[in-house]
Amino acid sequence: MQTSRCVVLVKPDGVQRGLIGEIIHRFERKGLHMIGLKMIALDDETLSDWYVEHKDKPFFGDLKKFMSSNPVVAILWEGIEASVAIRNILGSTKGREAAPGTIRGDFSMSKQYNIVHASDSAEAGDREQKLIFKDDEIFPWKKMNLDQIYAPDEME
Ligand code: FUP
Repeated sequence: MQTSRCVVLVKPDGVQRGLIGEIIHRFERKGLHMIGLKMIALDDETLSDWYVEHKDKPFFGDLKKFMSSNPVVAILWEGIEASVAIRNILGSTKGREAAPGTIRGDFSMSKQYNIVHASDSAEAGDREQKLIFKDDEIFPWKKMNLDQIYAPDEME
């Protein structure tokens, strides 16, 4: 199976609350392959592209204001069905309803201040990767233990 890419953002509330390491740790332990990592201040133009599917929603303006309130940390992950695995670890959007054990279930009480973002498909991962990472900020290094993470027939 082909690998795909997924962008995770530690949102302004996750950064403020000191959860950057905790969040990276959860995805690393899962077996995901980190190929990009940066702190970035998202501007209004980037956020308008990022959240284009929500542009007509009443929360769009507040969401962009929140997401630009302080820098975020962006992590580019690669794996087989990366966005499926990652979004299960995120939990559902509204933190106070998210399952315990998920990042949002463990750390968030809010729908907007929900600590993390993750691309919701391989296509979204490719689109979001281009909005955040320049080509020379992506490092597709060879991970040496993939044969311990995936069965042989999954890597064909
Ligand atoms: P998710 O994919 O779980 O991050 O959630 P959505 O794509 O549905 O929403 C994108 C972001 O919009 C969420 F992270 C939080 C925000 N949001 C609100 O602020 N209010 C809402 O009513 C719904 C979503």
